[in-house]
Amino acid sequence: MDEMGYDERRLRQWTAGVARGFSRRDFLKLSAAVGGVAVLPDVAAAGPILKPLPPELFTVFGTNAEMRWSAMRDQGFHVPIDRFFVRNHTSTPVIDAAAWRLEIFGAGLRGGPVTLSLADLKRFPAETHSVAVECAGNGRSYYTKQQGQTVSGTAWGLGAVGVARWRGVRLGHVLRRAGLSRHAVDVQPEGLDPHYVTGGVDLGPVRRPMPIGKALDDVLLAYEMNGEPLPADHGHPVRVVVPHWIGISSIKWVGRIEVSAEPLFSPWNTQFYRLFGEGYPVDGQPFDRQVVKSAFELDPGATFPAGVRTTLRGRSWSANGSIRRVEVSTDGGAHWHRARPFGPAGGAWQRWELDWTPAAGPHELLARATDVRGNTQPDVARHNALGYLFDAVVRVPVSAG
Ligand SMILES: Nc1nc2c(c(=O)[nH]1)N[C@H]1C(S)=C(S)[C@@H](COP(=O)(O)O)O[C@H]1N2
Ligand SMILES: [Mo]
Repeated sequence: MDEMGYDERRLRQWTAGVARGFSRRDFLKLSAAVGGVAVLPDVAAAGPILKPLPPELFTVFGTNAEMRWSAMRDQGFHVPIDRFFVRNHTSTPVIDAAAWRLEIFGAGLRGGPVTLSLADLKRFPAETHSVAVECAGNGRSYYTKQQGQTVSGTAWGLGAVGVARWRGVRLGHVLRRAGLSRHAVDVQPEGLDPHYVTGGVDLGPVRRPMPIGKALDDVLLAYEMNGEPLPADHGHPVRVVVPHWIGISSIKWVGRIEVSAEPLFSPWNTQFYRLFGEGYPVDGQPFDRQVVKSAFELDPGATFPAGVRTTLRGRSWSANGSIRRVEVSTDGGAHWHRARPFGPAGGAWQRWELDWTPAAGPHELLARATDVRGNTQPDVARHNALGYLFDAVVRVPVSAG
């Protein structure tokens, strides 16, 4: 399916005022209220995340918790649940799986609404896929730290990403069973978590439309994560998992899914998740897919014994397909070495390693990946006001002594 075409069509429709549910006027009003650009709030409600967040595994930002990359050292391919990042707009709701229902409704269905229980869902053929969920703002803090630029939103390092084994059923099977019409255009899952309120405006339940083509392609309604029932913080009892797309597409605690016969808009594709910046051909360009990134399995400031051989490890990933090559520099970018890939190839991310014997003193580590389409991480990421899609090579300060 033509995803670029989809975004551009939506942008034209939105600009022309077709947006239902959220008008351009609302958008401008909201933008004015928060000083020109849309701002993701720093709400610090008490206990928005239910699982333990020990400081050796997480860095907490308000309602969100980032995985520390050192926590992946000596782990396998998947990120264990105890260290998987959490991005909550408000707080984790506690939902009784037995009472939970999924309502599928809208003018894109041939008939009326269809309601399914978890037991109903489990009667569809189950599939298990290793898929990365990554926040569109992962790496955002490096716009400031590395490029001296101002951005708004959660100041993530590189840990707002995780790969898990998601088990569930194809959204496409469920939609077809619900009686999909030929006129279906968009599919919009909604979360059962509390409404998101920002700048004094109730934006309603967390929701974001995707085109019917994507919904019928590879999207899952997942009820298990790494072999366990979906944990509360990750969407219990059922979440959407949208491969290769920005994390916001993967709606947690899904309760309703609208199938429309017209383009759908929500603040999550009009106000947020747009690229506002001079480097973009359209100011406010929409986007859905992630970019190429790499991370070392260590924290900035890590220390090593001087003169002792160590193995640096890391992972690289891309929404465009598998990783073809990873290069690592241990001297601030002066020299580059091909990292050794290991573990499964062609998966949600590629693991790699490089032996290194550091001399005493400070060092700067860099990793740069290239995917099968030839996309390489640049030295500088294209700035946008909301700090999305940071794909530049990250400079990691470490020292040996
Ligand atoms: N209902 C609901 N779904 C949601 C969110 C949310 O706040 N509410 N956050 C989204 C965002 S922005 C991201 S990055 C991912 C994070 O998934 P995780 O918390 O399981 O890591 O969930 C998405 N789905
Ligand atoms: Mo996100």
